[in-house]
Amino acid sequence: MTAAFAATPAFAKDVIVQMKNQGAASAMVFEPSFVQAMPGDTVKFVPTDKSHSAQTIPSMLPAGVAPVIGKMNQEMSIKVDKPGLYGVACKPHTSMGMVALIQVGKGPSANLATARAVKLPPLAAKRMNPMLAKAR
Ligand SMILES: [Cu+2]
Repeated sequence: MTAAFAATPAFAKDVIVQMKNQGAASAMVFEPSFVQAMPGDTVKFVPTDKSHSAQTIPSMLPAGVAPVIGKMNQEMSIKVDKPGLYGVACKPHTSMGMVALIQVGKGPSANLATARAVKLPPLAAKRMNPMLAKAR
């Protein structure tokens, strides 16, 4: 880890992701589902609609980052200090494809290959794969 990544940038920002029953493209979605953030930013998953939760996906986190598990119908907030890819899923709707991906930093992400190798339920993989393809 370099000093550049350890320092919180002065321009750290909050990124809001909504948890929705109906999104622009499909049902049961995080919007936006692909988030690009910088180290020091905070990504907030807000319960725009009910019956959703947000939690990190095991093995889709940069090394050393602790899992975050949000509660049902409550905001889940994750401060992304470490560069890399962070996978997020809605616990009740993972099998319906309700997943999100946060890329922290400009890449290349150290855990890109690991994240691409994670096995998700079919509908979750269907939405996650295009995001992983865009991620660097
Ligand atoms: Cu959900």
